[in-house]
Amino acid sequence: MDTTTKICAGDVRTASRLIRDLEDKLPQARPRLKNLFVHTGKSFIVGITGSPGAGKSTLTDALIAEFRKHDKTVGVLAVDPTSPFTGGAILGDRVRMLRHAEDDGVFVRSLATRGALGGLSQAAGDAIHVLEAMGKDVIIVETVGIGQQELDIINHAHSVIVVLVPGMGDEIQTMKAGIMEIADVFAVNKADRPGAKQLQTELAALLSATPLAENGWRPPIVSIGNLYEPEGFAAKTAELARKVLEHHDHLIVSGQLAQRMERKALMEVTDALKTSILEPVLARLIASGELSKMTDRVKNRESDPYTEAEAVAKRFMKSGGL
Ligand SMILES: Nc1nc2c(ncn2[C@@H]2O[C@H](COP(=O)(O)OP(=O)(O)O)[C@@H](O)[C@H]2O)c(=O)[nH]1
Ligand SMILES: [Mg+2]
Repeated sequence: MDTTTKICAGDVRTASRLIRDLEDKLPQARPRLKNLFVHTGKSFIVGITGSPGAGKSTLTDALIAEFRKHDKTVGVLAVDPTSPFTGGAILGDRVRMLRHAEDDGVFVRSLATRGALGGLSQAAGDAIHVLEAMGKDVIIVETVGIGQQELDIINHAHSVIVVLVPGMGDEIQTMKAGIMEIADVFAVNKADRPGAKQLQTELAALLSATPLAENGWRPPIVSIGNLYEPEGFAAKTAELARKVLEHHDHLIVSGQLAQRMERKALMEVTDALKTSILEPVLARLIASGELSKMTDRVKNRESDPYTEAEAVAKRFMKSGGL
């Protein structure tokens, strides 16, 4: 059996290996991904984002259980660039989600990408495609924080859950950083903590002051109680799962899903252009020592970055291919 057949049949080992090989940029990985592509694009992709320690992994674990109750198969990709080794938080996430380890309908993977060109967003996008080809109905992508990188990753998702917690002092900042625009569902987590009510009130006020999006969706707020009061916690995470599925329906009915898929395709093509064009050019400039000469010239103010880059572009594009 070839890789495509195995992955489409849900083979966990083959899928895991391909995800790792893609992350390590092994030469055989990309052709395999290309072959898979025709089998992707059918999953519902849910992003979950928020500060470190906000409870994203805990909620993801609960969401897995909920989606399973709805008879949906689930893939999870935890992206944590702050953990370059398979240790720390990521290992913790794996252990936490171990209760789903025996379930064939669940596949959990972590990505601690080494960065480099193309970056985290592309690596995440590739891994998501592998999960899609495995036929997972829902794919949850967990990302940390709210930097540009994370916003890029979250663009792979169709629906985005933003997790806020009281008392972390970053709520207002979070909202300013453009999170309001990307959130489809808000989770106010750790509601056992002081300030949870206030956070929810402030958020609700902020949301009602924001003009309703063109598509008519107003992001609901789900306040999630204490994890250590299992009954209440389960009821609230069930509500969170329902809101996410409602948003999915809304995306389909409003035609927004098609729009988001187009935006995603554009992003992926742009990312691929960067790695297919910029990466080989940079590699050659580094190998020939030219990049350091260019850098020196700019540093010494003998030249400027634009002149240097344009000269390189002219040389590489002289065939007039475009
Ligand atoms: N007090 C309290 N702690 C929680 C709650 N939910 C999660 N936690 C704890 O918060 C910590 C971070 O959770 P985790 O899911 O790993 O956060 P992540 O970094 O956002 O993935 C863990 O120790 C959880 O047990 C909650 O409702 N109340
Ligand atoms: Mg986590």
